[in-house]
Amino acid sequence: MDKRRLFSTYRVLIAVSILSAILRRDPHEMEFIQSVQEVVHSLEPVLTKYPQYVHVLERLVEPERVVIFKVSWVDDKGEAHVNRGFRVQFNQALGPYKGGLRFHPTVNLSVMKFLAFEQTLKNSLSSLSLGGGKGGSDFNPKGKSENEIMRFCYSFMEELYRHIGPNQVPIFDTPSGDIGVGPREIGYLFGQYRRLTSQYEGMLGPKGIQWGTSNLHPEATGYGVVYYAKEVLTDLHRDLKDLRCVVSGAGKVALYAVEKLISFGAVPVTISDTRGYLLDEEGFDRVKLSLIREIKAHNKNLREYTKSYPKAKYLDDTKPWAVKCDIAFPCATQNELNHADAMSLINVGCQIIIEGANMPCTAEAIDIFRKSKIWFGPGKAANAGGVAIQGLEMAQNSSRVQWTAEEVDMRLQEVMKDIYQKSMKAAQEYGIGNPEALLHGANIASFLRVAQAMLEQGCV
Ligand code: NDP
Ligand code: 2IT
Repeated sequence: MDKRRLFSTYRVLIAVSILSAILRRDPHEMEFIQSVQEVVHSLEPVLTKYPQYVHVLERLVEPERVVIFKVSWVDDKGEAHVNRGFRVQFNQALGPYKGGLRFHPTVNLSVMKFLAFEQTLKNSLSSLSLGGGKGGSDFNPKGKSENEIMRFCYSFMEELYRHIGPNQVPIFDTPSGDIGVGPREIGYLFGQYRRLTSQYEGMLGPKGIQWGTSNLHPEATGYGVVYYAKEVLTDLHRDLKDLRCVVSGAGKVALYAVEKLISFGAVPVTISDTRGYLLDEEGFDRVKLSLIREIKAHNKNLREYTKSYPKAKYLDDTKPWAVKCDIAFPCATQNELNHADAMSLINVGCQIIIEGANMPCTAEAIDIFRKSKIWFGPGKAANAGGVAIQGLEMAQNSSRVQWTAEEVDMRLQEVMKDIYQKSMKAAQEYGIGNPEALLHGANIASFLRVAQAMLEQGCV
């Protein structure tokens, strides 16, 4: 057998052995297995060159601690309910566990572990001294009253507070937002945490601006996604101006991405939610975006938009991936873009995919993009702006200063550029060319930083 074939056989064996260990241990955790599989695949050349990292990777894919707890609460009619709460403290090699909270009926241990694993690598890639974690609950905030949400948050925090904060092991654990969790929920969670602990600084999240959050925090992920896309385009000697963009989701990430696309002169033509998608062939502008925000704030159907803009179309129970575009930004949830959707995007001429959500593209979809030579920016790089700004927020809070929105925005742009360049550099070092460079480069660069820290800390 020649040397190259021997190497490739060795790579496959390593990947198979790590994945089969996870499959044996947690065979039902499909999302977690999917996220590990993607990373292991990217790391094959690294593990061939540096076999000492094989055992580090085996240890990295096991979370350091998982807390699962009961959350009971009473609704407005006096009826009792019970939900399940989670906090996955995945890896603390680079710093305190850091990662958002998600409230959504689909939350389970597999989803929490995949998000915490992704977060560990994302935080590493964003050069912060932060480890990775994630938490949440299968509680559905939709259709609940303010008081019900407050009671749920209080009950959730009544257990979570034992596992976070400055005087606990682990030292810090700082939850912020994700699907179903925004400033309102973080406010209630923080209020209860503060009452239970008498601590003010143990937990730092996207709180109301007036009580200590960074300027630009709410916008950071969505804006960062677009700054990252801009880096890709600059390398391709292109500009965002006039490019047709298909965006999915109508939440925090999607709408701030749309806002930034508008400011760069791009033409975002869709947004979507759990009910369907909205298409405005003329593109959204600031006025139209305000209307969308208004509709979503009142939990109304996006179809309402067509009353003000009759040329726009609303399609029930359909995803936006067959709409003609230059760039697609999946910004809703995991596995929202599958093999068939990827084929549709290629058929309509899409040339670049930038993930705003965490793992929105299935492995089969990514494979189609690879074969079709479509540029693919993975979520752990493209959506790292939120956590990066949180890192800056922690620095601001501890020194009791607050940067202006302009200062934070400038730093966000620098962070996104740095993430892009680091990914490209890592890919080049391992001879990986475009358009796969962004995916493998992000996985390699993020892994190497955590792996090095883990090696230096012994058998952790
Ligand atoms: P939000 O809850 O603010 O918005 C989520 C949006 O996606 C909503 O419009 C929701 O529809 C839609 N959605 C959710 N599930 C589905 C589904 N199964 N099918 C179709 N649409 C769906 O969440 P965020 O914007 O905060 O998060 C979106 C994604 O970005 C997640 O993957 C999250 O992990 C990731 N992310 C978030 C960050 C943040 O700072 N918030 C940072 C980095 C990544 P509806 O309105 O009908 O509920
Ligand atoms: O996936 C993510 O990076 C987030 N939901 C944001 C996490 C954070 O800690 O701000």
